[in-house]
Amino acid sequence: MASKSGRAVAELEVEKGENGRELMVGLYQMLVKCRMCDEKARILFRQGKYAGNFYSGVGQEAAEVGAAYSLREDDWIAPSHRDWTSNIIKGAPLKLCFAQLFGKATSPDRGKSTPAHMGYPPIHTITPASSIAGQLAVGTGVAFGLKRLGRDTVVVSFFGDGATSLGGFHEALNFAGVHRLPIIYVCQNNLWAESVPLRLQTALTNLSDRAKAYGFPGVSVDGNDVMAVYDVATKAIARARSGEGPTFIECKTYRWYGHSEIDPAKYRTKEEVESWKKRDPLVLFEKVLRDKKLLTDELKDKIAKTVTQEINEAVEFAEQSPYPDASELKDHIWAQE
Ligand SMILES: Cc1ncc(C[n+]2csc(CCOP(=O)(O)OP(=O)(O)O)c2C)c(N)n1
Repeated sequence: MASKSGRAVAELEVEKGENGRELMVGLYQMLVKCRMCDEKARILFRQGKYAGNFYSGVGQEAAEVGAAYSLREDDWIAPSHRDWTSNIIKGAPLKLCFAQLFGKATSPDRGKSTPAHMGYPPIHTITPASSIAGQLAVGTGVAFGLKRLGRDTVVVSFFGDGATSLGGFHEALNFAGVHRLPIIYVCQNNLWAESVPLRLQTALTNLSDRAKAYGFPGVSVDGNDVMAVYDVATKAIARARSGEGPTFIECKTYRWYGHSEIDPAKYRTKEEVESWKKRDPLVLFEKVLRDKKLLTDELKDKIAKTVTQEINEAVEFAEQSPYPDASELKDHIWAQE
């Protein structure tokens, strides 16, 4: 069962019961929270409230939430540029997440990284490497360290289909396979690496087939079905925790918007986008919950209201926070000791 610390939404009164009722409502709450925060981040960027760029993960929430929801507090996430919301899943206060977007002195890195490149050591998330596939080496290194320390903690490494075409991906997975590291590689295959379609990146149909080459299991799953991803991920996490080594999970999903907020995504057809929007992971899961009588209009409204209030407070905090002083420019870049 997921850790609840720092998760304001998950603290809502949810009726406990058999058959994972609490878990399912918790997953739904987290999907809603990630969706609403991501949409708000997009709006704030378009309003010119912060500089840089934002890489929306709207449409991919089920892959991210399903893969990371059951992590323990002492487990790690090595996110990519599109996974700003993975900090939210891991329990980061929203105030810090929005302060990060705004580049304020109250953000985890005191305004030093780009808006969506957030890592926050107290909750064990790692700042994404800007070089695609670079984050796989970092996450793999952390998994190596955890194994050497004899910990039973694991790392979830997030990346896109484009990352699997780069050398760094292959080096990281090979190393992890050799050393049986406690890491779960979660590829969010959204069919596009910026403007490059999957068919020009690989001749494979299932990216999970790549795992065979490194000596560990690979599995492809419907990345818009949060329970399907959760099921596969919890098994992979248990496997890693018990010393059996890595798993590669390919989540087949889709990003609704451009590669970033400055990309109109004219390389995709309207039909393609619309067909994936019809498989909105939130709508799909809402139907499951309603069929099981776990979600009512009242609970849905309550969740939305709670998240809205939390977001409003976080944005106000970020807006009112000061920018870092120029004298801090060189601080916290290198370890002092
Ligand atoms: C080595 C490298 N090449 C190119 C870029 C520019 N770039 C940033 S994100 C991106 C696309 C990555 O695609 P994918 O790995 O599928 O992730 P997605 O954006 O779809 O989530 C590119 C080409 C980069 N940051 N690093």
